[in-house]
Parts: sequence; structure tokens; C-alpha cells
Amino acid sequence: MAHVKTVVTTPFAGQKPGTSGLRKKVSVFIQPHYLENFVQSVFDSIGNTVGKTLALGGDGRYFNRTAIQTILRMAAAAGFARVMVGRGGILSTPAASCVIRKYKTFGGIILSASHNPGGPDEDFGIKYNIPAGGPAPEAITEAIYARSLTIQSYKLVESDDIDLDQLGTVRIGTMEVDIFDPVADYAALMETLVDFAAIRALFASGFKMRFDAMHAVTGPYAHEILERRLGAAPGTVMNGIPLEDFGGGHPDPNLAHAHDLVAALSGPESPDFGAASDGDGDRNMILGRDFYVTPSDSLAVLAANAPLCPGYTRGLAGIARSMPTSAAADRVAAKLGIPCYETPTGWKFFGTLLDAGKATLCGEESFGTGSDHVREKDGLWAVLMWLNVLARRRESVADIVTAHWREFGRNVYSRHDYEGIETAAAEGLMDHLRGLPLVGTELDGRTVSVFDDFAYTDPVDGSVSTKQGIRVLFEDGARIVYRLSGTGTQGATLRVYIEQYEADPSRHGLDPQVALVDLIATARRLAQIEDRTGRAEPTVIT
Ligand code: VG1
Ligand code: CO
Repeated sequence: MAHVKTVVTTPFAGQKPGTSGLRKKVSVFIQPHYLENFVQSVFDSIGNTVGKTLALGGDGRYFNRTAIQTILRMAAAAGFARVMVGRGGILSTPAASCVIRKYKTFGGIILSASHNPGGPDEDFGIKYNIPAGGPAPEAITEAIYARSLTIQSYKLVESDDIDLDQLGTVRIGTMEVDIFDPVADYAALMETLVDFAAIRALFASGFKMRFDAMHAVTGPYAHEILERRLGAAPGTVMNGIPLEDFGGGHPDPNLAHAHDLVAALSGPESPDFGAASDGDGDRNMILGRDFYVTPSDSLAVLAANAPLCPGYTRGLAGIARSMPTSAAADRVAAKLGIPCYETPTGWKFFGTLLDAGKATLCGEESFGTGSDHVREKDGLWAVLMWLNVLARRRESVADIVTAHWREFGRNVYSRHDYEGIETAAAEGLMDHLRGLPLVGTELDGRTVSVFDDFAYTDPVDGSVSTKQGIRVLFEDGARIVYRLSGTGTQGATLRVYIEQYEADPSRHGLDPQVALVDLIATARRLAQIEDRTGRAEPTVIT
């Protein structure tokens, strides 16, 4: 047995996991003991770790490799028998969930700050996923936080760094470290869910696509699956090499940040289909030629077309969406006669519904779509589902979405983010809203029917989550939601979600910013956004 060393430490304030794990600046994480305190708090909060297997990997950002070496030494000291590490320290978030489930590990640690920029001056993140494969529920993240506030020491085994790039098994003390191919298990799972033969035939017929991996984790996955297994032309995958700083970009697949892709998909000669994913591979953006698919619509279209895909031919048990996501999926669920669940923001709330077989597809307006195949949202899976639908329907993305609107009506939708505002101003704004007596009053010609701070009782385990976003629901079905982000690392980010139902097909083609102009004005005025934050306009519109 290698020597286990106990290191005395003192607690750090603020090691509280947010919407998706603990995210901080790299400068915070590299402080002596900071990462170690959090990892020990995880190991102390998840039950007996002796003899267990852990999955470990990340999105490849700066500090990923260093953190992995530290976590391996600590896992050995915690008595883990085995740690499975993606080669090069790489594991996309959905691939990590896949591996945890497939090999029945005692959960996993995922190193990622998702779509936040990477590099020495940017962000890092860490989260623990449970044996079911999904993000730890709040009861566990709260236990981890509580532990971090009392921690006095952590343990590690003294050993040299291991070579993360060499496939195979090495040992740290008695603990096995298996360096495995991070793509193979995930790609095999995808082959069971979508019709690879149909998609191969689509590409063979001259169909053209661009996939923007944004120099983040999905590059190797997209090269293998899209270009090698599905026969998409070489060059289909753009920015396919993972870089520690994502090439200086912001690996967030939206119209503002995936500008290379948006440019590539504009004009009559452009490819038929475009997609992008984020830092850790769980988000997706779907584009047609000169056409943007809102994530809420993408969920609804996939739900309506899922039986075209081999993994879903038997139909869906139910759909789940986060509260700020539009009600487009609800309309599909109603037509299919299946339930639609409304959960708080963050994938951790879908886990119980998926485990209980109550929901098959899940989605969030924040470019997250997924299903019961793993317990994370899954960017490439969503892209493959779209390809499967396109291969079977042989219509353009725009035609599929506009036909969907004609059938179900359009939930016109937009999210406005005000990033990096002062925390006190953001909290003051939310307090101001909470205090308003709105129910039954009229705002710019619309009557408020419901006004609350969203609370959720999990229908499976009964756990309650409160203060999940302020909702203003109007009698005509329009809606405004206000939330503060739980993933940022600097100041606060106010998210304003605006939605209005449009049944009239002659108005379906309008730009949402135009169609929603009155509601957007109401949202700004009601929350006194400019007065309180100094911002006349949002920083990002999706
Ligand atoms: C954001 C999104 C939320 C998503 C979360 C994690 O959270 O709004 O829908 O689940 O990011 O996604 P917030 O609290 O900043 O609004 V990822 O791809 O960053 O793991
Ligand atoms: Co992500």
C-alpha cells in the first residue's frame, strides 16, 4: 500500500455547487487546497468509497489534466479500487454519463465549466454524478457544501503523475487506473438509438452538413461518428481539435458565439444542415440553411418525430422540460396523450423522472436536449436525432419546423441575458419583482393570471425546490420569466424569458424580436432593468 498522507486544511467559503456543479475562475481553483477540499467533501458525502469504481474526465480545458492527477491521488487514498479515465483526460458530459451507467460505476467526477470560456484567466468547474449517471441531486450537493464548511483535512496518496495519453491500466498504490477510449462506448450507444444506415444514405445522396465543435470536447466524437461512421464529407466538422482555451472563444452554441457556423449556413449555396455543441458536449444548436431552430422548438419537433428513430419506435412515455422552456413540447405531449412535466432549471431535476420511466425526452431552452439513454443532456445525440428525422423525411429543416408550427401553432420565444451585472443590483431587481402585487392587474393591455416564484415538488421522491424563477403568466397565454443564473463566475446574470403563443400561420414567419416587441418592453419596464442595472439592452439574445 502506498503511503497515504493526511493534509491539514481549513474551509473555503462558497464551495456551493450551482445549477451544474462548482464553477469558479481557474485562479480560485489553483489556490492550494481549494480543489482538494472540494473533492474530499465529495468523497465524504457519497457513502463508502472503499473498493468502488469511479469514472473521471472532463472537457479538456486548462487545468483539466492537473486536476485529474490530484483527484486520482485522492481517490486512491479514499480506497477506490479503480478509476476509469478518458484518454487525455477527455470525456464529454454525456459520454461520462454513458460510461457511469454502462460500467455501473459508483458515479463519476466531471471536470467542466461547460460553455464558459477556458484558460488561465477563465473558468473551471467540477461536479459529481451519481451511479444512475446524472448530476447529483440537491440533497447531495447540499451535503457536499455543508462538508466543505467544516473540513479540516484531506487525504492523498503520494505518487508520480501518470501518463493520461496511454491507453491501458496503471496503478496508483493498489488502485487501478484504466485509461480508456472516451469515444467508443458513446458511439456504440448512439448506434442503438438512431438509424445510422438511413443517415449514411442521406450523406451519400449529397446532403451537406457543418458541425462546429468550437474547439471543445465534441471534436473527437463528431469526427468519429459523423465523418468516419456516417460518411459525412471530410471537413464537415469545424474547429474539431479540443484546445485548453477553446481557441480563445466562448464555446457556447448560440447565434452570438457560434458565428463561424452561422456564417457557413447562410446563403443559397450553404449546407443543408448545421449544428454546434458546447464546451462539454451536452448542449446543441440546430440550424437549417438560413434558418435557426429555437431549442424549445427543437425539443417539440424531436418529440413529434421520435418514432422515426429506432430507439424510440415505441413512442414516448412522457416529456419533461424546464420551467423557462417554451410550452411547444406541451402541445406535442397533449396531442400524443402523454404527460409533460415542468421542472426547475438544471438537468439534475430530470433524473428521477427518467429513472421512474415517466419521461423519455427532456429539454431546456438553453440548448439542452436529451433522453432516457443517459442522465445528462446530450448535444451530439440531438444532432443525430435531427439527422435521422431529416434522412427519413427528406425535407429541409425550415420546412419541417414551419410544418410543425402549422400543425401545433408557434410558441414565439426569446431569452434575453444581461451578463456581468452587479450582484446587489440583480438581487435588488428580483426582490423588487417579488414584492409587486400583480395578480389580476393589467400590464400594457394584458391581464396577469399567475404571478409567483416557481416552486417544484418532485413527483417521484417528493423533494421540494423553491425560488426557481419569477413567473408572470398572462390570461392570453403569454409569459415572462425572470431568473438569476447559477452557472456564472463573475457578478450576476439576469435571464429574462419571453414567450407568446401564435396560432395564425401568416404570422409564424415573423422575427421573434419583432413579434415579441411589446412583451419585451413590458418585461423591461416591470423589472426596471435599465434603472437597476444600467443596461438598456441585453448582452446576449437567443
Ligand atoms: C444554465 C442554463 C440551464 C442549464 C445550465 C447548465 O444555467 O440556463 O438550463 O441546465 O446552464 O448547462 P443558469 O443557472 O446559468 O441559467 V451546461 O451546458 O452549462 O452544464
Ligand atoms: Co454544457
